[in-house]
Amino acid sequence: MFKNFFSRFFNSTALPIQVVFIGPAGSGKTTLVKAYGDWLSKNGGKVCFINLDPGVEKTPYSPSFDIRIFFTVEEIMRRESLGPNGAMIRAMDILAERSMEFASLISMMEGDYRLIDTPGQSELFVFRSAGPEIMRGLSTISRTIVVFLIDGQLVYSPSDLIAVFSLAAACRLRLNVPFVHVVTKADVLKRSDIERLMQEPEYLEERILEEEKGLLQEYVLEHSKTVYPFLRRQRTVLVSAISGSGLDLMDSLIHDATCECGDLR
Ligand SMILES: Nc1nc2c(ncn2[C@@H]2O[C@H](COP(=O)(O)OP(=O)(O)OP(=O)(O)O)[C@@H](O)[C@H]2O)c(=O)[nH]1
Ligand SMILES: [Mg+2]
Repeated sequence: MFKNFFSRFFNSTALPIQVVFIGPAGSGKTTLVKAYGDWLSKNGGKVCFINLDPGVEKTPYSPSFDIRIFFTVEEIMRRESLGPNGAMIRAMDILAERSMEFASLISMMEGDYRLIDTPGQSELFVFRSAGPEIMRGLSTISRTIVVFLIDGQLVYSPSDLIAVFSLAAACRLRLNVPFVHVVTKADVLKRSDIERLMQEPEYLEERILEEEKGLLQEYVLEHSKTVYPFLRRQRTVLVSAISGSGLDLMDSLIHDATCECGDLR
């Protein structure tokens, strides 16, 4: 592990790793981008921050590339007399149309890591063409991986976990690049057994059976079988951008998934 860690930073010919953070609104993307960037810098890595969220007001990091230089949601609202959702849809369509141009500008940003922050409304980014187009553009430049954020604070029950994993699985299918998931806000997790739920299918099934019986329970049980292969493919990483716990585990997960030797592709 240490050999891999150091060789990443001291192999000057290696292409940067582009890490794209995607997750539901408020799941902690921006805060994690900043925390991971700081962690990498502290460990000797050269990091550049990329902001692809045209709706964000302030970022806690200084972006080397900022989509807001080209357009912002606010400006589109004014110019095209749209509401915030309409303007965000328009913004995502512009991002898709100009994805090759933006990817090529991003490719000029120097660093071992390009950390890419994405819009709050991840469903617009992922399920319209902006996400897939940008991902295609980025993948032609360098190794690109998606880190999907699961807001640990919002997982109250096994069905919540299945629901959030259905979303992760849909993103994975849409974006078609190496993909890992992390549970965020580990410092304020609602369930202490989240790791076990994610790693032990029998335990997950038992807990689902304890939930309210009915059609929904049957559906969740059935669905857990479809979602489980996604869960099982990687170890569960719990991360806190506030305390910094788990950043090292997330880093090795990212490295394993982008490395030729990895089995998470
Ligand atoms: N306790 C705790 N709070 C966190 C953590 N990471 C983020 N938050 C909080 O969660 C909220 C949302 O964080 P952001 O980083 O803005 O989340 P985001 O996914 O970028 O949000 P959008 O871009 O608006 O979708 C903020 O209040 C953060 O302070 C964490 O690790 N622990
Ligand atoms: Mg954000």
